[in-house]
Amino acid sequence: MRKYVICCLVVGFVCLSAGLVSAGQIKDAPILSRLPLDCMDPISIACGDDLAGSNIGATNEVDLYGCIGYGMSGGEVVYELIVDLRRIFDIHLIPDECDLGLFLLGTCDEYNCLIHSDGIVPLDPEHITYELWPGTYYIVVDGYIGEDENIAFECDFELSVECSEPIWENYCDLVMEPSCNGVVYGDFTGSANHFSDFMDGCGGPPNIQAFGAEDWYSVRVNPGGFVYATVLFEQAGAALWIFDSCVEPFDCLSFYSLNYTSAGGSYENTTDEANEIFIVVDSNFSGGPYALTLNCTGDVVPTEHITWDKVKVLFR
Ligand SMILES: [Ca+2]
Ligand SMILES: [Ca+2]
Ligand SMILES: [Ca+2]
Repeated sequence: MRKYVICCLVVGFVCLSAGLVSAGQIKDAPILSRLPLDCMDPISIACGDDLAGSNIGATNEVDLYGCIGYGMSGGEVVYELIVDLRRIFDIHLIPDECDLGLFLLGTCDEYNCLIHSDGIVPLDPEHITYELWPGTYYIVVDGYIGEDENIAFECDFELSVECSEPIWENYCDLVMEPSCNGVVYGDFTGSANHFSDFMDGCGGPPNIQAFGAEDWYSVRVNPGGFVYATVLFEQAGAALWIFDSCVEPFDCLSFYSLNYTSAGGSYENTTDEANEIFIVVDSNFSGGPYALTLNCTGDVVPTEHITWDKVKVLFR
């Protein structure tokens, strides 16, 4: 009741609609959240876990999530999922005779909802399949209070997480030859987005989500060689990754964001063997020209991956 009174003082019209819903006069109307999601004491869950849980008596902190348009006004149970390796996650929720919903959040924020499962049949199990990159995520089990008072919104449940290897891509056919100590002008028109971030191993998250297409370049860096690469976009937010391979899973050797439209990375070969590195230009949306500048010192040789298809085109 205290929460309800605070709500009334802050936003009168919100309170009015919430009051009507609680009185059963408006069905399926959204109920706005009153408290932020509580992630202070989450339950840890990891690949291979199969945990017994319950939302009986759990506090209702949040109703709305970013991925649904109706209220989950039962109490919720919050799980923390720490991802070390990119994996495909299968999350199963089996309720024991009540109507539960399953939510996967990118951060401790119910509006940062990556995907959810709450099927039409109230007592059915819920299931999510989603590929996650390294980071910390939250799984929330919440209860739905529907029109049928015979259907409970609190019960015991079973929550399990299974992981499988993602599909690794081979980008080598895309690799183009850059110019050392020169500028390459590119344009993304017509290309596709394959990935959006490499938060781990790249020195922290970029300041953009790189939903734009990628252009691949490579150089062979002989021992003692050094490369500093920068990309500047005219119209888009820039990202530039340096990878050790064009076949996943590759390691990110370098990335840093200079400002919104430019990004850079550097690599120094301190080993006694030649290493090929892959410089990947990315951006927050596709389309638009960019300029890639490489400053090379020591023995650095720009390379290109000539595939059999490309050879056939050359001799056609
Ligand atoms: Ca809730
Ligand atoms: Ca459900
Ligand atoms: Ca991208």
